[in-house]
Amino acid sequence: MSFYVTTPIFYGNGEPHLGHAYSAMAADILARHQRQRGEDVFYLTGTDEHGEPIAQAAEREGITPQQLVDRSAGQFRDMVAKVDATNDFFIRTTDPGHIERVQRVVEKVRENGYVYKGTWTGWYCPRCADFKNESEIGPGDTCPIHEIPLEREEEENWFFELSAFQEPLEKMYVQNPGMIQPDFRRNEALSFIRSGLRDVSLSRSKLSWGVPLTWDPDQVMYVWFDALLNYYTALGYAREDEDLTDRFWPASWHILAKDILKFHAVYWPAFLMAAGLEPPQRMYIHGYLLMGEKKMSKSLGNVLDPFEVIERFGADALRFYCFREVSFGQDGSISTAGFESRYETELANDFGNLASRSLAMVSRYRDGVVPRSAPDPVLSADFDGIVERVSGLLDEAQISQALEEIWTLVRRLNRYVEETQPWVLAKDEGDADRLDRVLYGLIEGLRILTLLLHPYLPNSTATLLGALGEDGLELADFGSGAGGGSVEKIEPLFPKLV
Ligand code: ME8
Repeated sequence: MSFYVTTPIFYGNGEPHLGHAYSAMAADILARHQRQRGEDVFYLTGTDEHGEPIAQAAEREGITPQQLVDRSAGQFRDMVAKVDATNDFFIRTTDPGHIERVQRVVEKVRENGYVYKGTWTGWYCPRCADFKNESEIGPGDTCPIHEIPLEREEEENWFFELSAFQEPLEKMYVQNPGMIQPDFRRNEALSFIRSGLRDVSLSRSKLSWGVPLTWDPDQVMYVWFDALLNYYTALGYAREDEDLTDRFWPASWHILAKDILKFHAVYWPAFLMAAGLEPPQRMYIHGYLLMGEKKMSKSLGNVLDPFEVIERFGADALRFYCFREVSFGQDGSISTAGFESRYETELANDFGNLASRSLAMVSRYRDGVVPRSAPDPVLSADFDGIVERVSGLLDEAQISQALEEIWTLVRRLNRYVEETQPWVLAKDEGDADRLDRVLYGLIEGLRILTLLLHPYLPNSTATLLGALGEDGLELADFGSGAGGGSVEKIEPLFPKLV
């Protein structure tokens, strides 16, 4: 089966921060997990490089917009690589391949009769690049997100007939209740749709930094349509020798945060329908990582630098912490103290120690060879169905819940060590069979958990799988290992902080 996952494409006028990394890590966990299951995976991320804020930022710096976005695309590419995201392509909306395809799709929308010329009058937030409805205006005509004054805009534009899609959208979400996750986000989208959809500007005339309309090159595409189309256009040119569109469209999951729900849940499927294309299968709307009270963002200033965190704790620890501390889908606070505490108690102690001591015991008591024994029924009962449970949760993009399932068994294995006390068994030859069974169970449990944890902790699990003599990443059931293989001792996977 094919599996196509995307992150939002990040604005090319900002610097990457942990919020962006969060979406990239989430999409990566899903992509890696599906690859382990042998699915045909494509993971896309990239940068959103057109629009007014970018043109303005470049002007302030005295450089061209292209120079600005070249720099910022480099920073986002670095960020994505640093968090060990395995994206299959990095799209930039200034790519000629994207521009060309955007123009073709919008021509199609026009041919299909959903584009007309009109005059736009209304409130506009340049930071959101969004025309605000009455219900979206803060006190004193401000943007409720950015807390800046809105601009009164009046200009002649091409319009997209969004209003024609009110019913089709409503029907789609009622008939496919799982399409927007979590459910409460679907309800938000539905109530926005039901409150009435107004047509929206498809182009801007006051701007030149964008994709020109082929039939009216004085106008450039409204940046949101240009940006949203990335999910579709990328498949057409990501590979020189193959158009991937049929293989991967419609996308399996768009991952995004609630700030851009409206664009994804309303504008995007409507635009695709207008072009005669299929809407995405599902979208997962995650919450905000909060530092203190407010959302982290470039414009609000309270930014936790993912590069610094990775330098100190490693990418695995960052990935783990973000999905462990904050339940994916909800808003949640993060802090440096929180990182340190989870790192010590969960990564270093629960998991790192379990791995080191299990390997050390096999080394000490069995010369590094895993006994050929049978699974202890006590452990089998606990591990029964774990692969299906975790896979089922990750099919629903329940990243934190899946991790919790795995962690329950990490703790279970630690208790098993305490209960069975292999060091006591080792003292008595009469307990040799029992010790074989315990060590087999420990290594087998560790192997299963390491495979399941791989999408979350790609580096440390790779080290551990090497020490366990495991060469594939395929998920496995407890008890499927034959024993008899050699294992090696390892250095602590998560060294104590100094
Ligand atoms: O909106 N917590 O780009 P953007 C969690 N270019 N996630 C966060 C976050 C936080 N504090 N801050 C940012 C744009 N994000 C458009 C998108 S898509 C066709 C165009 C993540 O650079 C989250 O995924 O402002 C959010 O939706 C996205 O970054 C916004 O990135």
